[in-house]
Amino acid sequence: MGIRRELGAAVQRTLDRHLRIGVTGLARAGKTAFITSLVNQLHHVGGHLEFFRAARDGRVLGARRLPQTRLQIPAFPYEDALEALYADAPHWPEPTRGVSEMRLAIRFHPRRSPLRYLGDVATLYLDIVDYPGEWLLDLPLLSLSYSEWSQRARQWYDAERRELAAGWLQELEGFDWLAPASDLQLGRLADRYTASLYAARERGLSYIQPGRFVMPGELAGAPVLQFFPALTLNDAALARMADAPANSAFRTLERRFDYYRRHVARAFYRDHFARLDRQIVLVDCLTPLNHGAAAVRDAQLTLTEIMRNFRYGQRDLLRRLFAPRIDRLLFAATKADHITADQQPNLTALLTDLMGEADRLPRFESVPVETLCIASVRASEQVQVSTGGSYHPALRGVLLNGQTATFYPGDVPSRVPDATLWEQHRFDFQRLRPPRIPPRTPLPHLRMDVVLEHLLGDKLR
Ligand SMILES: Nc1nc2c(ncn2[C@@H]2O[C@H](COP(=O)(O)OP(=O)(O)O)[C@@H](O)[C@H]2O)c(=O)[nH]1
Ligand SMILES: [Mg+2]
Repeated sequence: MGIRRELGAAVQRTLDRHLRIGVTGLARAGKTAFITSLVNQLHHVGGHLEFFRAARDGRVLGARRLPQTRLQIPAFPYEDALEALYADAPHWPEPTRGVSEMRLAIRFHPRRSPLRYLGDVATLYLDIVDYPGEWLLDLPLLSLSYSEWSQRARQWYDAERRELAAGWLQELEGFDWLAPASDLQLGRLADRYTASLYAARERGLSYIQPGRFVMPGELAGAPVLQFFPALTLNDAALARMADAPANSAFRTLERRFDYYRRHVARAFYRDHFARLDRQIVLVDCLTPLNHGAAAVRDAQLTLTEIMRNFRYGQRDLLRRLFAPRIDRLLFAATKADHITADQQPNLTALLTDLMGEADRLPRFESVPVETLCIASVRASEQVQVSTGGSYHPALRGVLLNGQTATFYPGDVPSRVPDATLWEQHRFDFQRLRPPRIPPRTPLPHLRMDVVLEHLLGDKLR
């Protein structure tokens, strides 16, 4: 009997699995809504998840929350989010900043169990990590010196960005890089620089470096976040800074930059990124369209930069530093319930075009990449309206002002629009309030079952 029980425990251990999934995306991309829906679907697991095979086959027995293992990381506020969404006056959960995580135990029947008589039940321990996509934009910093970073910044500071940064640039005029640094002056300049990054984000721009400056988490106000690129120095002037005295402003900024690189950017990669098994990147493609050409161009740049985080070969910097182990990558265009169903294929195509790698995706260093469009929480209904005898697709939902409306949100371009389209057309995709959801029913969604299959399916066989 004792032997049999020990054997049983050993088999149980081999049946059990672990998976750590990263959920990322820029601020407002939909991370909180996504994680809430994902966990909620797992709690209501059943036949309604048509493409999630283990659930459809009735092999998933249930999911329950476990205490997380990394105690220093804030817990994902799942209950708060549910409360907001299931309220009598439903509202979107409060935005969260920084990293949080959540641990689930999913019990399931494996399809082929080595010892059926043991009860045939295995557990998938699932860790879900929510972290800001902004932090992934710091990847380039890992391999750059302060001078190189400053040189690069000149490339992305176009006319629009310079205008947004006017206050900071003005203050930089006549700044003496060689004079001894005054903490007060550096602090003021850094504040102006940070303000210009927030202004850029307000304008719908997403390529923001260092990413932590607009998503500081627990580092808000710390001196490590008080530097900025030496944008007003040209190459010759930067070269002369090699002889700058140790107490000069330039050297002080350089030291802060190096500290940030080592202790903030690198620590993030080591402590969070390198530990993930799978990753989903959420992208709101509709908001940049609303903002116009510059925002879309910026989204393109940002996505390209974010994707570099996953393209690690044997000799790559990332591989050398941390050996990341991500084996599956999913890019999802969120809020697909803001458009009519006939436009959803365009939204997915637009995401792929923004990633700029359509033809290169399958060759991504052995990491399979999938793109799709989803609604974590579907806030609209697809309806038909008749005009002059013919029917057109439309949406019905509650606008943010509380009005229920039936409307046509407009077409989604399947590619990044060119200059002519921007001249003739303005996009105006409306945000919606979450729907009223009866208690004890799962959150309505679009394609969360496809996501579940892609992220978990093979671990539940
Ligand atoms: N209609 C709709 N809106 C969504 C959905 N997901 C997110 N949103 C909207 O996007 C906002 C930001 O979402 P949130 O999950 O807080 O983004 P986060 O900053 O990435 O965590 C929400 O307040 C909603 O207005 C969705 O599936 N459908
Ligand atoms: Mg959030």
